[in-house]
Order: sequence, then structure tokens, then C-alpha cells
Amino acid sequence: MKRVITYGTYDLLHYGHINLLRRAKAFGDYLIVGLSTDRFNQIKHKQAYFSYSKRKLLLEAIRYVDLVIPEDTWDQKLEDIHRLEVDIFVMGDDWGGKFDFLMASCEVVYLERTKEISTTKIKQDIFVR
Ligand code: C2G
Repeated sequence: MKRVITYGTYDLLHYGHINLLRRAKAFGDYLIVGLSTDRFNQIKHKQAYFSYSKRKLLLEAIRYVDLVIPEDTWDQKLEDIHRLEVDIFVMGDDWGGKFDFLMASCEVVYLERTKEISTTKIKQDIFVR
């Protein structure tokens, strides 16, 4: 049973997120998502449109996602990986190299981001309509 983990805010869920989750799941049999809490989003200077509970509801409805846990801090990843016996850590390559320190505990994979879509772009495009 290969266990995969990834982290993010996943606000205004879009096909770029789904592409990431589908490819992350393909590395194993069980995918855990560390979903940024509203408090952690403040630390990340991100103002999510949907609350944590709404974003969690959406993620849990995705066939690739097996478990959603709260992401409260930058440095919980190592503890999550050990506690949840994670084999592979996956992130989009906008984070390339940022989490290489986790290589001591699990495989680290950065996947190419889906081009020309982002939560910020969705907000901008809707705003100007
Ligand atoms: N993503 C992607 N393609 C896009 C947009 C996002 O592959 N067009 C990926 C990101 O690379 C990330 C995941 O989808 O792996 C979630 O994206 P965000 O919600 O923007 O995540 P972020 O705010 O970068 O939070 O501790 C890690 C942070 O919580 C990551």
C-alpha cells in the first residue's frame, strides 16, 4: 500500500488542481491531502473564497482523494509523513526544490503545473467581466 501526500489551499477548485491530484494518486494507492486551514492561509497571505470546511467537502468528493487533513503550519510535513507512513510527497513544480529536505523521509516528486489556470486568474477574469 503506497501512500502519497500533497498539500495546498485548493480554493475555487479547478482542472489544474484535478490534474495534480490525479497524477499524485497514480504514484500509489492512497492519497492524503494536507488542506490549508483558514488560519494557515493567513500565514500564506492567501484569502480563500471558500472556508476550510467547504474546500474540504469539495476535495473529499474527488475520486483520487482518500483522506483530507488540516495543514496548519509550514513545518508539520515531516511529522505528517512519519505519523501517516507516507511513501511519496508530491507538489506542483512551482514548489520545485522547496521540499527537498523531506527526501530523508520519503520520495519527493514535483509535477508540472497545468498552464494558464489558477485561482487568481479565475478571480481576475470574473472581476473584469
Ligand atoms: N497546481 C497545479 N496547476 C495549477 C494550479 C495549482 O498543478 N494550474 C497545484 C499546485 O502546484 C499545488 C496544488 O495544485 O501542488 C494546490 O495549489 P494551491 O492551492 O495554489 O497550493 P499552494 O497555495 O501553493 O499551497 O505547504 C504547501 C502549500 O500549502 C501549497
